[in-house]
Amino acid sequence: MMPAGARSPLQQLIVQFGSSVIVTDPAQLAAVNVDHRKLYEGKALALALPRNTREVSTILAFCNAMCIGVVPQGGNTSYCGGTVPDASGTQLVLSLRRMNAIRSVRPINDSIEVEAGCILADVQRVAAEMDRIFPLSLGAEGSCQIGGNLSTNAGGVNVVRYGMARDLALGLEVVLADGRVLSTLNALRKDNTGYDLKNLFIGAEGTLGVITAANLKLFAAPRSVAAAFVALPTPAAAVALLALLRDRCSNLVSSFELIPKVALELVLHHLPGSRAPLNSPSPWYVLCEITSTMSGEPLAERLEAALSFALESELVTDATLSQSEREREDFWFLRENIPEAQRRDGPSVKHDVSLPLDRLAEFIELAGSWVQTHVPEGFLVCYGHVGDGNLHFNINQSAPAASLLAREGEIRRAIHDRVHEFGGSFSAEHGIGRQKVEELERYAPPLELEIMRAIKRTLDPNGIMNPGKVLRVQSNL
Ligand code: FAD
Ligand code: 2HG
Ligand code: ZN
Repeated sequence: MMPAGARSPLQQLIVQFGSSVIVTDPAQLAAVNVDHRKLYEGKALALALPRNTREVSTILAFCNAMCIGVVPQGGNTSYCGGTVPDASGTQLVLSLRRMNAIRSVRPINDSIEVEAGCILADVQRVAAEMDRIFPLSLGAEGSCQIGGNLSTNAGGVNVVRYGMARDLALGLEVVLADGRVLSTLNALRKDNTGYDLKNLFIGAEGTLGVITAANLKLFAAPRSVAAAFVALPTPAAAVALLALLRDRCSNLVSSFELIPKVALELVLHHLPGSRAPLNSPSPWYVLCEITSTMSGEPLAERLEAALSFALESELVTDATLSQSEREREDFWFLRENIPEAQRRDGPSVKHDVSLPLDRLAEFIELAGSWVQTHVPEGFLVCYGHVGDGNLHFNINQSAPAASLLAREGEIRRAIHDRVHEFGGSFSAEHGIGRQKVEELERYAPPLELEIMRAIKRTLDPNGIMNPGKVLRVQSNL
């Protein structure tokens, strides 16, 4: 019981930082209490909006001393409830949105140092102004933040060429649970000085500390590009086409996305202005892109030659190359809007899985026919970054009255068990968050879990960082 007249921890925070940094306005809290799919809802103690690393450090030191849970939040585009506080009203949501400065751009070093609250699209734009690219690219890039991207180790549509967020980070600045600031903010490509600590925080989903800044890799901007929308009969043909393109276009393949007929139909139906790129429908499509940093490269000819060969070999049934930048954007509009079209169509159960490429087609066939037989209230919308073996094996509700979501746990278990049997991962790029804590316990080898818990205990002994996400651990909250 707090003595009469004593200030509560929240009051102390407000006194120390002011009400513009520690926000209790219900309207602002409502926005951070819920994830963007509105699947998870909590109740925050308050919203912290620190302006710099020092303030993050002081807030965390205070929360650690008081055993207050802290939920870091970036753009709040997480697909697995990673950003939502629990319902207790005792956890502080800490948003990085005010920390959005570009600290420096170093073209000769091909690096950019940014604060964690920078919106991904802004970093891409600044890189473009320097005739470089920051290649991380995903549908949420207009609102997700670099801190969130690194904390989820985001993937997206260019991984096949440039890697995941982890591969794009040179160094990080992280505030630890007790407020100490760990800086590995160098801009070096090579640095073998002991354990690579930054990699602990990448993909940790805010459970080990708060990323406040990062040094990121830039790359030469592509000067030639060719994109194709390809029709093919099966996922197996798509996997074979990837191998063929890699063979014929060397290392130029930068995106390779699988799209089923049903996903294209959903986009055409729900997004006004969208147009089918090919005349006749096909059970499957691939949107692929090859790029080169050399200007005037005959990439369209190269891609066309590879696709003609694929047509002759009956690997693909039809294909069209973009004839202009506008047409290329139209292809990408169709791909990037699949999640939005799915959302507009109704509730869905999502599985963000990865498979070894040599088993991916077999998985789709087997798990797809399981869905057809066992999930009459839904239909499969399986698409994704097949160049990386990553499928969004999603199931949409088939009729307004159906109650697909009531069977979510059971369906998820069946799909993830199959993924596991195939040597795949139940979390390819979206993370664990709150949604897949049990899955991690079920599928991760016990020794891995033991090491993860030991790391968590060492860096966050009170368990204040993003409680209840990723790992279940003992805490002092
Ligand atoms: P949030 O959602 O705010 O947070 C994500 C997690 O990181 C949470 O656990 C949070 O606590 C933690 N966190 C956030 N900031 C920090 C920080 N500074 N320090 C420590 N922890 C922090 N993801 C992909 O990988 N590939 C895709 O192709 C893709 N496409 C998407 C398309 C759409 C339309 C949408 C809505 C989402 C998509 N996502 C995709 C998922 C999501 O956008 C990514 O996971 C993204 O990286 C999350 O960034 P964010 O800033 O929104 O993070
Ligand atoms: C994508 O690749 C995203 O478009 C979203 O990762 C996937 O909605 C999904 O399941
Ligand atoms: Zn994706």
